[in-house]
Amino acid sequence: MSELEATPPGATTRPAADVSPSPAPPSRAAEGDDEGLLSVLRDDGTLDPATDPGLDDALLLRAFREIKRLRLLDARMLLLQRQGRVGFYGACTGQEATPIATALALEPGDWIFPALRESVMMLVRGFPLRTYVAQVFGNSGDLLKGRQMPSHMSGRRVNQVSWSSCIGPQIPQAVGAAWAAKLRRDSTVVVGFMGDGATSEPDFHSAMNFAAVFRVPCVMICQNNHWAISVPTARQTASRTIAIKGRAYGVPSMRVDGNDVIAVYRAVSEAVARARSGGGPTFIEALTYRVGAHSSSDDPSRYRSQEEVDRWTQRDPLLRLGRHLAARGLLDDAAEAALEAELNAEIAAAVTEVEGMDPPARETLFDDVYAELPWHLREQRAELVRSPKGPAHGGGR
Ligand SMILES: Cc1ncc(C[n+]2csc(CCOP(=O)(O)OP(=O)(O)O)c2C)c(N)n1
Ligand SMILES: [Mg+2]
Repeated sequence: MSELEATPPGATTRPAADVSPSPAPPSRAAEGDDEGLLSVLRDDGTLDPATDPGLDDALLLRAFREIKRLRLLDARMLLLQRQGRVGFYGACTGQEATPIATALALEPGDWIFPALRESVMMLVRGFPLRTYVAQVFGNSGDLLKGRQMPSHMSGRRVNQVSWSSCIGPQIPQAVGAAWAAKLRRDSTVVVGFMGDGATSEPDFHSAMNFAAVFRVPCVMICQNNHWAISVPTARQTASRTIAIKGRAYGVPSMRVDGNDVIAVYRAVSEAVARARSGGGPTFIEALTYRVGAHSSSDDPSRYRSQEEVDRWTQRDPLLRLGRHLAARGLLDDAAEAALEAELNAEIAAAVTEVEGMDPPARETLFDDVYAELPWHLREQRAELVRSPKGPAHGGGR
């Protein structure tokens, strides 16, 4: 035994480390503890007068319409996936209030760096549904020419960057873009999203630190939906809340009821106003719940109880806003049914039109990398164009 390996006289040996998943007490972040939680919409449909920002009827009706459209769109896309008509899809069901309220609180020139479940913000900010659905199909109607990972939507015209399949990189990217806006002295605000799982990634921590030190005009929003695929928040963090992690870096941080569209709108509007006026970044933890599967490749019944899902379904953002609109005399069953029929028709028309489009032309494979195609790629493209088309490229039609 070498000197280094010898146990010093008098030293006690540490018991073997227990490396099994510890039955640590659940963090408050996991329990959805409402310490400091901003909420406005009460379960009975009334508003808390102490926190109500007094949003007008038109804005609330617009929010309801957008949540409803996304609910129907997600259901339709998942159905198409199950029928083998699109390859992959991840729904936002149960979490719609946070991205939709955020989109409604931004100016058109602001930028969005989404995580997995905020693609809808493009639609809210005017991106056409047809072109959005074409990104799910990845065909010739897709502005990205079918090259992106499936359902990784993005829209240059609405300043929305593609989300990344890797968890986390969009957070420092958002902070970097916000720093650029600050250096250019323009009034752009950048919003960066993440899930609860992403707060375990190094990217989260470097982004928070940088955002605070350089006081960038960025609003970072964590959708704490209580699961990172099959990993519950209690296994993700032992911190009291997720918001407290932002505070540790010196970023003003808060918690909001993420299923309350009015509370999220208020929280984000205030954070955006502060960022725009030079007040620096904000971190918002939005408490919500992923009601459906993580994606079309997941079966959540293998790791969580139906009872838990049912509990959160009662706090459904659409249900709660609908209750409030009804109490305000702005919605009844007939109006909701008519809206649903109109939105379903809009979605069905987009799907029919997009599904009939050809796949991306083969030769587009060579576009967009070189300003001028090198000789060897010109040769390859010519050879491809000369060769017979397979059925996947419209050859069999
Ligand atoms: C760096 C990295 N690690 C692991 C994965 C696999 N993965 C995909 S989604 C996901 C969970 C993400 O959870 P969360 O951030 O809470 O977002 P949510 O899906 O709940 O919206 C994981 C671990 C990945 N894509 N990237
Ligand atoms: Mg999550």
